[in-house]
Amino acid sequence: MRTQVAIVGAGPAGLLLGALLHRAGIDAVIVEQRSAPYVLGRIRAGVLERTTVDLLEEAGVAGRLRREGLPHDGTELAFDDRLHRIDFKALTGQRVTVYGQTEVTQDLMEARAAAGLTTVYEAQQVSVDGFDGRTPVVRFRKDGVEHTLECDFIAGCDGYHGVTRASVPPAAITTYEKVYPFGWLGVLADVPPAREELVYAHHERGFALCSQRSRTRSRYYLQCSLDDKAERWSDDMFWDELRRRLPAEVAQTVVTGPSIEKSIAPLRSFVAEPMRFGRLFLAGDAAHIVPPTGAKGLNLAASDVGYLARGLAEFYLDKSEAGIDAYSARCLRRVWQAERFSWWFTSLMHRFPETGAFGQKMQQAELAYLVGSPAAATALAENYVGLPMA
Ligand code: RFL
Ligand code: PHB
Repeated sequence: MRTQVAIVGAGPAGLLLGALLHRAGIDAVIVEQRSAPYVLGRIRAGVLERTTVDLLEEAGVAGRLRREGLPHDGTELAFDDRLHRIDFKALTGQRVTVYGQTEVTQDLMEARAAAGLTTVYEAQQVSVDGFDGRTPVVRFRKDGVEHTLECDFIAGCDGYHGVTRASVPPAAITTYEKVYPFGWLGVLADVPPAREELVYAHHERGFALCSQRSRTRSRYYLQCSLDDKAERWSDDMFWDELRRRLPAEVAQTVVTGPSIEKSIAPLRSFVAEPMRFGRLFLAGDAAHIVPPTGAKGLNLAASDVGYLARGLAEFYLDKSEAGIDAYSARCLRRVWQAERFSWWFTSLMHRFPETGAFGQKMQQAELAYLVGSPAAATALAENYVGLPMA
């Protein structure tokens, strides 16, 4: 088997890259270790920046997003039993779109199938080789048969636990990491959202987030301890704890119902530098992780593959290596900005067991500053709606 670009991983990064390359007339094959239903069953992100929506438009997969995505002109911060609105539109002229990662993935999968493009699902023992020379290959087993996919380039879109970053010689890569001393317990339920917009709540019992997927489906999160187990939380326990962490006016409007998904995610900041190794490019969670507090992970995955698709189009169509040579530095500039914002917003909103009374006073002072100063609110808003793609 031969292709121009072998993409490892069919999450949003791999699928969007495949769609953008197809638009540019570049051939790509995607190799994914899981089944398509498994990939669609992972409940993750929910907030899209304008740059992500623009890339989905460019890829020709934004039809349903345009119809069903919910534009949000602001968000609410809750603390001291009160709500404070951050008006993105007034402060930055921009908005975000609420549309689930599951929907993005499904739209990309369907467009790929309709165009007759190859995705190998349930590939086993995936490995990458030869990317330090001119003849990279991706090897895998499928239905008991060994396959070798020859290509010009490999795109490592296989997430944090993938095989591509792990195949880079350790001396060639530098990693930066911060692990937070808590996780997020998430619940998905077919109930209308408590508020029109998302609510980020700082509370002495821990952080809470009211998010949503549609007018009839809500997503809620609670800060929890790292050794907690989702099975320990009955639905009633979850709703009770959520209400305790929200201002009374929000708690009253929370509509409860049976959960359709409940899981715990750890929080981590992580960056691998560089993001290119010869003919291997890392993109999305394979190269970096942000804690979910700023809703940046999926958006960074999208901007990475936006830069990569542009660079590869220049390589094949204009015979220029300038774009692929600039890939890593271009991505990392944006990645570190998103890392800073996500770390800051996480540090501000959560209860940190070890910071003590002084740390809590600092959080309270900063929250008061944020809602009292248009300059501080604008800094939050412009990062939340997303910094421009250079
Ligand atoms: P993914 O989605 O992890 O996809 C990687 C794919 O690669 C496959 N794979 C392999 N395939 C072949 N061979 C191997 N050896 C392989 N190893 C792995 C995997 O099966 C998978 O299909 O990475 P990608 O595409 O880079 O996308 C990144 C996003 O999924 C991630 O950043 C976001 O979900 C993060 N995130 C959020 N991002 C946002 O922008 N906004 C949000 O509101 C938001 N909320 C969240 C989030 C992540 C969360 N969790 C659970 C981590 C909320 C949560 C709770
Ligand atoms: C979500 O809806 O899953 C979500 C929204 C905003 C965040 C994180 C997660 O900051």
